[in-house]
Amino acid sequence: MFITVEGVEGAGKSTLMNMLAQSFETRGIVFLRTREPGGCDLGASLRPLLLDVSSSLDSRAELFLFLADRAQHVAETIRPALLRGDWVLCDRYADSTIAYQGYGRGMDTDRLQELNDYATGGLWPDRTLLLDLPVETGLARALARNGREGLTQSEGRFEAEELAFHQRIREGFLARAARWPERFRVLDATLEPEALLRQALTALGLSC
Ligand code: Z5A
Repeated sequence: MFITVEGVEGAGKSTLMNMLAQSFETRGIVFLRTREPGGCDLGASLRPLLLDVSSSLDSRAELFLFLADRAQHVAETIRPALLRGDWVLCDRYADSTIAYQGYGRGMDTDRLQELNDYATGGLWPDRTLLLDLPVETGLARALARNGREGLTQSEGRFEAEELAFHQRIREGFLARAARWPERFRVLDATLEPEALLRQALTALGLSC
């Protein structure tokens, strides 16, 4: 099963992924945990370029870097794991491109859908967990976390965007969830982590 976790900045994806990973281990599920950008060697090289607040990437260049990472990530990591029969749990994937580069930056979403089809050889997740919450809450969480963990802002190119950008992204994710209700499950990311985990396990057809 190919599972992706999506949402706006600070929605709690990493926190939920940690809890899901623990739960999968307890159940004896063999799985691969990965993320975009940065789930393969190419992506790890691209990640600083994509997130560095001081880089002045053109929007189209940004798009093709995310797609290059995804193409390699699918070919080298995700598809082989699925062929082995392992589950794949991925932090962000193609829906992020359509939400951020499409709804956020204003690129044509139909074209982005086609480009993602091409980059991935048509591989879309079986289940996408969309962590939905007000963007102000997510940004405040991310800011507090960065302060607490002493993280620098050098990876904050998307965080630095205006509030309206993040709002468009939230709306974009919700529009995609409404368009593909069989694949998406929208989870209430304002819930406490334990309650959110229960929602996620139910969405994956696992007992709590
Ligand atoms: N991007 C793109 O534009 N196009 C693409 O195709 C792809 C990505 C694939 C990657 O950034 C950026 O790339 C991303 C989109 C863009 N930019 N943005 N924005 P990243 O990987 O560095 O960061 P991220 O994916 O946005 O995740 P994040 O900011 O690190 O947040 P998170 O993983 O969703 O949240 P978290 O770290 O689990 O939690 C944040 C804080 O909230 C932390 O202190 C937690 O303890 C707390 N938290 C977590 N859950 C809860 C709950 N349930 N209640 C209360 N507090 C909580």
